[in-house]
Amino acid sequence: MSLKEKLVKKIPEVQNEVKSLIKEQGNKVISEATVEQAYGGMRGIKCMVWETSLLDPMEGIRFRGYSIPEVREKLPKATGGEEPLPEGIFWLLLTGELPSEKDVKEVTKEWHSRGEVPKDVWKTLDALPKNMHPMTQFSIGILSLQPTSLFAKKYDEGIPKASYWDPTYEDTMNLLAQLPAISAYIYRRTYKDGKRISADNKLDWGANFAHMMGIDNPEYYDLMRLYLVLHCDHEGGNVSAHTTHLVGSALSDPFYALSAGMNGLAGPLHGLANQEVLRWIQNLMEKLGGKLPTKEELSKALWDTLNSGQVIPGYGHAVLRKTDPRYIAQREFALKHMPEDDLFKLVSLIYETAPDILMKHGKAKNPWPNVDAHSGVLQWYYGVREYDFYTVLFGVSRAMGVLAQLVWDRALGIPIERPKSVTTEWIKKEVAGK
Ligand code: CMX
Repeated sequence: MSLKEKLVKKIPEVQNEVKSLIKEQGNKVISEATVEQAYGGMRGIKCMVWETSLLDPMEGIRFRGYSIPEVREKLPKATGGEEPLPEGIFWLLLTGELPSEKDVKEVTKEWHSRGEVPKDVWKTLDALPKNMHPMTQFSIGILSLQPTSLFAKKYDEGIPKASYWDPTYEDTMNLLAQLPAISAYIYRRTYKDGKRISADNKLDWGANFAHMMGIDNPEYYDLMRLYLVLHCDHEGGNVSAHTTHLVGSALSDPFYALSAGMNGLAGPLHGLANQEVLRWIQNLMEKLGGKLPTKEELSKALWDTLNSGQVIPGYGHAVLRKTDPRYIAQREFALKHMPEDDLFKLVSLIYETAPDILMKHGKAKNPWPNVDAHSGVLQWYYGVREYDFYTVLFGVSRAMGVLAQLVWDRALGIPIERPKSVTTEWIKKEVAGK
């Protein structure tokens, strides 16, 4: 059964389940909001449905019920590769079921067949200054694909609401097929010779992405697969996911919605933190004349950062209260492939040092590293040293999760999002019981 056939079967089942849940239990309270939450970024308020993954503060993320060690073990792998194929996690996110080897091969084939980027997109990218941040170029690249939206076309033609999910799925598949080529070109025009490298149809999605960036190293292929799997989804409340969902809820097509979500990912408190980690490390080493810091020098640098009112990038999280399992998975990869690398040793030293300092500092609720604390050093090792590009890699991966959920948003007929806001005046009256 193809991915789409699987959805055709699955969607009515879930629609019925949700319909009766709302009918029978619709008035049950699942969350309340306090004054502190209203001013504090709405932490912890449960008021949104996100089917593709769920985050536990202590255990970390589960994709459709599977933890990171489980997906690394259970998802199909490329021949000769040791890490799971991103095609497999996409299948799992979208259907809730583990794919077979044959299933993932079909997804690879389908993405290859949809992979040709329209000429206008190249022209748009070529018109951008080369020193524009890669995330800005990425967001514009996604938007410049918007005229190809089947959802927008079908909506204009008057398609019924029950069918919205179908062109959303088609746009999703086209986007995922074309994002690696667009991103790889942004990399090449910004940092390399500006020539596009053609896709290699024999390679899987992740390996082909690496190939189009100009890196043909089987170990890097595997890192790319792992990277694309790890960053794909982190339930619905994070900025990139929530933004995509919110913009999509106005029935803006997937291109508008994803581009908006990527603009959120480009914030230093969210996805941009991966480049900030490398910047922080490089600045420190520059101050030390290019050498690695001792533990004392590192502690001083961490305190200096905190005392100057800045955050330690890659540490802390709005939900997690333990070391991020995405950090651990990347650490395991590094221990296997690059245990003697100096920068990896430094990242490990930060791991030994920063949590204690953050605890003493006493502000961050979570002193442990998140996904962004480790990703840059792996990229650096394999030659991707242009750290402003790192968030684009994150974005290509995150597209899988947020677009899979967008298909489900349309399948479940989730309405336009419109929570209630209030003024400080209103809150003061409310708490005074007036
Ligand atoms: N370094 C220094 N201070 C930190 C900190 C860190 N790494 N993490 C949190 N804090 C501070 C906050 O800035 C806040 O200070 P104020 O009270 O002065 O405003 C205080 O501790 C409480 O914050 P919190 O409730 O623990 O954290 P939030 O839920 O508000 O924010 C996050 C979460 C990730 C934005 C924050 O931990 C942070 O800024 N971390 C560094 C940036 C980072 O790594 N972001 C990537 C997260 C993963 C991702 O989305 O990609």
